Amino acid sequence: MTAAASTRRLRPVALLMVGLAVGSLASCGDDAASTDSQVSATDSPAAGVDGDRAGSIVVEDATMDLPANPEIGAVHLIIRNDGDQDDRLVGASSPDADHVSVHRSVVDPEGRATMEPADDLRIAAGSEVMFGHGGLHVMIDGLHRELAVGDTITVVLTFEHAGERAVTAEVVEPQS
Ligand SMILES: [Cu+2]
Repeated sequence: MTAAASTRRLRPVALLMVGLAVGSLASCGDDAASTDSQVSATDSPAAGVDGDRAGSIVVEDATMDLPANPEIGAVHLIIRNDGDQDDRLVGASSPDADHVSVHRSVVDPEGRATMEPADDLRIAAGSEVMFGHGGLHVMIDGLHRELAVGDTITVVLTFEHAGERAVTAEVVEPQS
């Protein structure tokens, strides 16, 4: 992408990307009831639920709304830190897609719904962080295959201290 000629072709692509982003945002929904938030830990001890106590991060309830655009999806899940040390979500990937990133849905100063990167997201000790509609989500770009309800994709989340957690996200009927 060095030639000046390619610059001319970039604009339609960029516009297309904006269109895709808006489309997927709509599929994210804006269910105000479940904005992202840090919920204080419940008392339920999780020992035994996940045999891997090497790290104290547990990822559960991963789902992906059936994408409106077959190449882009948003995964919702819950990250729980059962340990006594803060951790950070520092990366995300998927064997089922080209590119994965952590996003937060926001409303810009002009009142438009958009999203921004949520890099190095802090997962406080003893807390739960919900990735829900209208809030945090794991953005999946370039899905390798068209998905149907009931299909699954794998998402790998990388934490600063706990290392990698692979989770299976089931494709579900979008909430509307
Ligand atoms: Cu997003």
